[in-house]
Amino acid sequence: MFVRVFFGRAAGNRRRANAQGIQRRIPLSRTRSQLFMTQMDLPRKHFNRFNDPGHAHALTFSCNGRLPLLSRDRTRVWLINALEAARLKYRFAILAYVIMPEHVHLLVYPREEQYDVSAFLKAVKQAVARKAKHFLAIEAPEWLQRLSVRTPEGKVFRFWQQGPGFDSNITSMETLRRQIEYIHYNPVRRGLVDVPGAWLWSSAGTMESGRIRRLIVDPIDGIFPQETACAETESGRPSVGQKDTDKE
Ligand code: NI
Repeated sequence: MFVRVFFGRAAGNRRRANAQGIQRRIPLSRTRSQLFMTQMDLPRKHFNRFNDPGHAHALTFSCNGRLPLLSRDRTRVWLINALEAARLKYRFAILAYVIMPEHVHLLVYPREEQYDVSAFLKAVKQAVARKAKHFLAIEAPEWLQRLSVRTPEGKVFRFWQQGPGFDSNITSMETLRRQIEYIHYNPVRRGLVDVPGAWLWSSAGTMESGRIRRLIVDPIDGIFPQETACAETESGRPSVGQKDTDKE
């Protein structure tokens, strides 16, 4: 019974994922020639790296035009709710995060062998964008206009900077710890707070506030049982069409 409940389901997910070709999925923003080059020029391991099993992912994404759309508690709570929902739905552990005024850093670890980082991110971004669109339509229609762009399909509201953002795979505990520290020190480097724990909107936050909804992160213990197998192979991979503009 235990085996069926816990592994039968996972196997089902894997079959579904294979049927949908999730491992091979490539960002739609790539042109045909870029896709061709990717397949021809890169070793297969590199090609599949984005969703490699057992890897943690450091994700960075920004607001449209790098505007400080996340400087209000209201918007931050939307994001936290979206992260909570996506973490359950896609079975991702969230190991660390920081919400900066105009960008977000996340450290996630997929609990399933087959997973899709872009689907997880899309769910998070869409949920926030929907809330923002609804809110702005009532409270600030001029901002709704300002954040909308003309496309062949009509006007489209864009809360987030386009593109999948920035992703790097992490395969060792040492790098993971370094990445968590980097994430937590974002508000300190910006001069927003003196110590990481003073920033309410990150996993370093220790200050209590009754009105703020906090995201509780998952423990990092034991997430790299295979650590020695593929240590220190990770490297930053800027996504196509968008430079990593966040080096703070
Ligand atoms: Ni940053």
